[in-house]
Formats: sequence, structure tokens, C-alpha cells
Amino acid sequence: MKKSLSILFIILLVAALSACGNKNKHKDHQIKETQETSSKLRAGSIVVNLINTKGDKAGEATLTQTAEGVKIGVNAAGIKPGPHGIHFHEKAICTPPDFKSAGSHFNVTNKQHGFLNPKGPHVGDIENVTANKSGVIHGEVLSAMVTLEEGKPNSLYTNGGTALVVHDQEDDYKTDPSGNSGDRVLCGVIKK
Ligand SMILES: [Cu+2]
Repeated sequence: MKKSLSILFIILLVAALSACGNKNKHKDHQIKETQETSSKLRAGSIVVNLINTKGDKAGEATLTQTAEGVKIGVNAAGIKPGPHGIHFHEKAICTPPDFKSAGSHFNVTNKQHGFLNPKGPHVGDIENVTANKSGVIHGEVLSAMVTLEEGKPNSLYTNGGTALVVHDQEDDYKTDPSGNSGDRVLCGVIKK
């Protein structure tokens, strides 16, 4: 238990530090915001449009392949303040209002959900992102478990692509299958 708590603390610390360091970068993304409906290449990164439960554009996620894994910059508005679960889901389909179309979590290794679950995590698990008092997320998280390289089993382009989904509640990192993170509130399609 003590070990689990230290791991959680490290995860939260890393998330907090990333969030602080990237404020300015995301302002830049906001200015460049466009109305494309699917993922698009921009300066070496993949830009994924995030839509809300009404089907309106609510922001963007910028995915960048780095040596450490895929960097996920999230810039979105209009959701409940506080921490939110965020995951890669297995289907590249975002149909509002419930986004069930995105299927389960991206889980090519057949594990259970959660970084703190002894039988986890899913390849698609990501650290929580946090919305501020105004319901705006400016954050950056890293996933070392997926890749943007095509042809690998853990590629986000596997089987026609995947989706990035933000949930209404915080992911507890241990409850299968989705960390008790509640409804799906934002969704973005990741495909070629
Ligand atoms: Cu999810």
C-alpha cells in the first residue's frame, strides 16, 4: 500500500510539473485553432480535434512521438473543474453524445485497467488531466506504452486507429475497466 501511494505521488507530481511547464505552448495552439474534423499533421505532431457531447469542437490534443513515448498535449474547454480520466480507446469513432462508439480502452496486452492495479495497466491508460476553475484543461502527459509508429502492435493507428477520450470524473488508477471515471465527455479520433 505504501509503495502504491508513492507511485501515485510521483505520477501526480510529474503531471503537475508538466501542466505548469506548458502553459505558453498551448496558448499558441489555441490561436491556431482550426475546424478540421479529424487528426492532422502539424509540424511533426498529430493534432486531434476533441469534440464534446453535443458534437461541437471543444479543443485539441497534440500528439508527438518522442524517445520516451507519445507526448499528449491537451488544450480543451467546457468541462467540469478538477481531475479527469483520459485514455486511448480502441476504435477511431467518436459519436456523441456518449462516445460509446470508441469502444473499450486500447488494450493489446489483455490487462486490466489501472497503473495501481496489480493486473494492469491497459496500454491505453494515461495519467489524469486537470481542468481549472473555468473548466479549461492546459496539460501535458506522456504515455510510454503507445507509439505513433505504424505496424507495431501498440501503435495508435492499429486496426484503423484509436480515439482519445476524456471522462467526467477522476481515474482512480485501479478500478477495472475504467478507473471509475464516469461518462465520456470529450472524444477525438486518431487515424491516418
Ligand atoms: Cu476511457
